[in-house]
Order: sequence, then C-alpha cells, then structure tokens
Amino acid sequence: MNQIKKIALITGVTGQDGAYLSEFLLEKGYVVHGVKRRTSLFNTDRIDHLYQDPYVENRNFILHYGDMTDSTNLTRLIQEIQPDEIYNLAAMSHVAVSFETPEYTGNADGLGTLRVLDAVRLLGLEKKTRIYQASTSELFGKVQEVPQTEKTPFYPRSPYAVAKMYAFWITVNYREAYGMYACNGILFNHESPIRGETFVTRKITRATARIALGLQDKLYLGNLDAQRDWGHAKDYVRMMWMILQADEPEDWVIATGITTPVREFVRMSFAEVGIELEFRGEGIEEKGYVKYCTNPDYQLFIGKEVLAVDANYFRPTEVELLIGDATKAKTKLGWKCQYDLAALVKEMMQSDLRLMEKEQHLKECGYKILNYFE
Ligand code: NDP
Ligand code: GDR
Repeated sequence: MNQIKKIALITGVTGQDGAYLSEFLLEKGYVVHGVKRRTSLFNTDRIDHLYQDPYVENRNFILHYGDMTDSTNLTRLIQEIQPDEIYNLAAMSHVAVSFETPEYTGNADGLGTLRVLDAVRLLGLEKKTRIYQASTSELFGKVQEVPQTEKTPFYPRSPYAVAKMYAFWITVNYREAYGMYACNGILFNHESPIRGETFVTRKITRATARIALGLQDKLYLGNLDAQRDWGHAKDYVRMMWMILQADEPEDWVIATGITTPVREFVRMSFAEVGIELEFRGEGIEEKGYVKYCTNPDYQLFIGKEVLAVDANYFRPTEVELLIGDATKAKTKLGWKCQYDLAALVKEMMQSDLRLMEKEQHLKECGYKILNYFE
C-alpha cells in the first residue's frame, strides 16, 4: 500500500541549511517544495544535485519562485502546497551586511516571518501545518550570562538580530494566540563546506587553501577575539526536523557547548596545510605570519606574512562571546552532535583545497575568466 508522503515547504532552500535540510527530508521520504528567489545569475548551486526535471512524474523536489517580502506570493504558495511542515529559513543572514541594509533586513527577516505565520492562519491551516522558525544565538548578543539557554535574556546587537527578535516573538505569539504548532530553533553558528563564502569560517578555509596553493597572498580579517560556538550544519538540520516531531511546540537552544576564538579557527585551518602561524602584536596592528611549514607541498611559503587585521571588518556593535547550553534538546529530544570542530575544519579545508586545486589547474593551463564584453 502506498504511504502518503509528508509535504515540507522550505523557504531559503538555496542556502546552506536549505540544501542540507532538503537532502535530509528527501531521504526521509518527504515531498520537498522550496522557495527560491529570482536572480539574474543562477543561485541553485547547492541544490543542483537534487534537481528533478519538471516533466518527470511524481517529482519529490519542486522549486517555486518567491520572496519573503511578498505576502501574495507566500500565501498563494502555502495554499497550493498545503504543507505539513514549513521550515522558514529564508533571511538576509549576514550580520555585518544588516548594518548596511537595516530596513530590508527587518522586512525580510522580521516581517517575512509574520507573513508565513499569518498565511497559515488565514488559510485555516493552523491545526495542520507545523512551522519551524530559524532563530539565532545572535538574539543573546551582549553577554548576559554564559552558557546561554532558552531562559537567557535577549540583547540583540545588530539590525539582523533585532529583526530576528521580532521573528522569535511573533512565532511565540502566534503559537499562544492561535494554538499553532510553531517553534523557534535558537541555533548557534553552524558551518560546512557549503557555508557562504563571506562568513568567517568559510572565508578562512577558502583563503587558507588559496594561500597554500599560491593563488592569494594574504587573508584580511576583522575581530580575531570574538568567540563562537561552532557546529556542523548537518547536525543542526537534523535538529530542525526533530523539533517539529516533538509532542508539544517549544523553543530550543541548539549548540555544541564549546566556544572557540576566531583566531584559533585560523590557526586550525592553516595547520591543516602544514602551516604553523605565529601571531604577533595586538588588536588592529596584529599580524600573523608563517613561522614554519611542515608540508613539503607548501614549503614555498615559509616566512611569508599571510594574515592581517583590517578595521573595515569590525562591526559597529559586536557579539563577543557565544556559548550555548543545549541540555533541553539533548534530554527531551535525544539530540547529539556527530561532528566536533576539528572534524568540521578538516572537512571544510579538504573541500576548499579540492575547489582551489581546480582553479589552480585552470590557471596553469592558461585559462582566463571570460569577459562578456571581449
Ligand atoms: P544562507 O545565507 O546560506 O541562506 C539564506 C537563504 O535565504 C538563501 O536561500 C537566500 O536566497 C534566502 N533569502 C534571503 N533573502 C530572501 C528573501 N527576501 N526572500 C526569499 N529568500 C531569501 O543562510 P543559512 O542557510 O546559513 O541560514 C538559514 C537560516 O538560519 C537563516 O534564517 C539564518 O539567519 C538562520 N541561522 C543561521 C545560522 C548559521 O550559523 N548558519 C545560525 C542561526 C540561525 P539566495 O540563495 O538567493 O541568497
Ligand atoms: P556571525 O557569523 O556574525 O556569528 O553570524 P560570521 O561568520 O559572519 O562572524 C563570526 C565572527 O567572526 C568575526 N569576524 C569576521 N566575520 C566575517 N564575516 N568576516 C571577517 O572578515 C571577520 N573577521 C572577524 C565577526 O566579527 C564575528 O564576531 C552567523 C550567521 O550565520 C547568522 O545568520 C547566524 O544567525 C549566526 O551566525 C548565529
């Protein structure tokens, strides 16, 4: 007998978490609908391997155009799809960029969440559709207590975090006001080989690979002292699903419980290619250089300065220290991480080395990036 498949709708399907969550739900037998934005260049790299030809019958991975700033679009999609579960992952997710685009960030990240919740309510789906809201450790912002739990007070430190704070509370409010199954996952930083290239971990692993292969001279970073509780995105998307399978809708902190300074992530990444960094100086003047290199492939770079601090990457207000306590999720939902930071750094470095080796080969073969106007 054919079992009826569960239907999931993922906003932000083209992002890091959207891609891993799609893979995870497809493996679980879901039909997955994803909302992607119209862009002038393709933005589906992370999910191209899941693509199914529209002419194939019984597709289980279907993409739709949409935008978090467009209620008409979101309401129509939810009406057509009638999802059992919505994972609201779409957001302008870059903290530093939110200082440049605060109004848009509020609209997409804050009001966008309201649009999803209210569409479900207006369509009378509040007893059918479960909603996961991608909340964030950025809500904790300025340190009130460590480690941070579901009970730690919020003190957002960026337009992004303020928008996400609205999204957090509107999710709680719709749950309480209308009896909806709507939950916040307060996820701490999670990374992977497909992390966006401008977040600090990926910026570091990408640049380290390029420096090791002679494709780039130096890496410029901002605050090396910030500390983050970094996990692997694969562990965290599994948790998003577990949150929606719980008996009661609640809010959950998801974290590894270990915090690491940005500086240490840099050291670990360079160590993967056999380059030992020695840091000198403090603050803005700080510089790192290669002390010695144990990997014969990269001997060329002995003694070269590879890291510098650039004040442009500092934020007007910074979140200095994040460390989460996921005891509630571990005890009530049985969640645990399968990756630690060392495994994460290794996987990201190996992936970026493979990517950059391709670029190096192309360069050696005399390939030049095409200029459309030539
Ligand atoms: P990404 O930046 O990788 O992905 C964000 C996704 O949202 C992309 O698919 C992006 O589309 C889409 N998007 C952005 N703006 C809009 C819009 N206006 N309308 C529709 N789609 C839009 O983020 P992650 O995958 O890392 O994070 C997923 C969610 O989890 C985000 O909400 C983020 O704020 C939150 N979060 C992330 C954490 C992390 O450490 N990764 C930790 C805690 C929370 P496009 O590809 O076209 O840009
Ligand atoms: P974050 O991630 O702001 O924590 O938000 P990001 O990787 O951007 O920054 C982490 C820390 O590194 C410091 N830093 C730099 N950051 C960037 N991007 N570039 C640099 O050159 C650099 N140098 C130092 C930052 O100041 C910061 O302290 C991420 C996003 O995924 C959010 O969407 C999510 O909600 C939170 O994680 C949890």
